[in-house]
Amino acid sequence: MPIAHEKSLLWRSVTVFDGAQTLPRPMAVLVEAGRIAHLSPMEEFDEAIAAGAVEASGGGVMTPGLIDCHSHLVYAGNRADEFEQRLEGVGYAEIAKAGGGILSTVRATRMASEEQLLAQSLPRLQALLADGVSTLEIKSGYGLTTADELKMLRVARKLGELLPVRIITTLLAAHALPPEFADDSDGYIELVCNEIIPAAAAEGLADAVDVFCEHIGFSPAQCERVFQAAKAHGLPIKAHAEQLSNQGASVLAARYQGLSADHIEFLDEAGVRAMATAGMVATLLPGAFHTLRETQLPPIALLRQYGVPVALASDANPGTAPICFPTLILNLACTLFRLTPREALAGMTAEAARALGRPDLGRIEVGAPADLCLWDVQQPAELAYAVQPGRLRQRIFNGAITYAR
Ligand code: DI6
Ligand code: FE
Repeated sequence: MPIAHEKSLLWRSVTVFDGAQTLPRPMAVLVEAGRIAHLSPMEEFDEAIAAGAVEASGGGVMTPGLIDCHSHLVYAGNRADEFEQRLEGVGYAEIAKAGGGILSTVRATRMASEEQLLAQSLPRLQALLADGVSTLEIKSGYGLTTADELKMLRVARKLGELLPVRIITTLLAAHALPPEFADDSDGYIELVCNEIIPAAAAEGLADAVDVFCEHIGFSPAQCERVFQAAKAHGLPIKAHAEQLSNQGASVLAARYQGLSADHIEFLDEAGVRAMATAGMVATLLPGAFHTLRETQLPPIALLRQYGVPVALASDANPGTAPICFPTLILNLACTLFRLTPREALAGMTAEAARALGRPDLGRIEVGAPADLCLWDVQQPAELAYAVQPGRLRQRIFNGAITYAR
């Protein structure tokens, strides 16, 4: 990680989206020692405050660094062949049942060395960074043995040492049933609870624990055992919930103070209510919805009605979302789910930060860590409106400019 810039940095006349809303007047932003030290409308800006500061840039739109709170970025190989099969009419669940899908990526990931996994994941991470990502959650889930799950998490941590980005790791050992346990899913869950979670916790490799609660994944009862083991090791939980059917995973996750329920196309009102009461975040993954050509929309109106915070993420993965383009995700959330551009941007900044249990991130306010993006657009809504790479003028990570054009 780069250390904070030794001098303070000043931006003048920027339009600021602060994580929740667009501020009404052009702003001055001063960054010092890795944090936002000052923020004020230009006409109230006191030059004395910025004495000795380096003029970083002027004009444009400034947002918090984007936060991608749900990804499966670390994996080996790809699934272009299955993409072609699906175009011929074979379903996602059908491919999974035939031993393809997640398990085909498991085979490739197990065969890859740590170095190979790192080399294959790096370009995907670079693509995310080039489009504004500052904080990225990366899940395991393509190893499904203790050694291979830990290998994935180590690669995720290593990515955060190689590039200027905050990586938050999630253990997703309960992602699919490995072939060795084909007739014994409870036996695999036992391994997850008694060996994989304790090992990941002991090595400090996981910041949270996730499950895939689905008829092609694990049952609510099995997921509950995973949640109990996670809690016993002091790890927060979250869930792939209600993606293809309503299994009640969101209600279950709420009982374990889950950080978020993700996907949730099939979530019902009882689930929304439980999430609201537990203070959970709803993480929408429009990239997977798009790739799978889903038709069941997540219950956006209910989420708004109950005040459940909505986050957006890439779900970057080889099967259902081979997409490393966060501003495209903003666009898909608006076009497919009818989120407003304001909701979409909040979903990839302040709300995504909450989904990661890091409410200190994803905001432009005095005292916040200075992870920022300066975009060559006139207004924040353009980031969701147009699908166009290359609009990032500057990327500021931890108070230092890590990319400038
Ligand atoms: N839901 C998803 O969208 C990803 N995992 C999951 O449980 C898909 C993972 C894959 O197909 O490789
Ligand atoms: Fe996922």
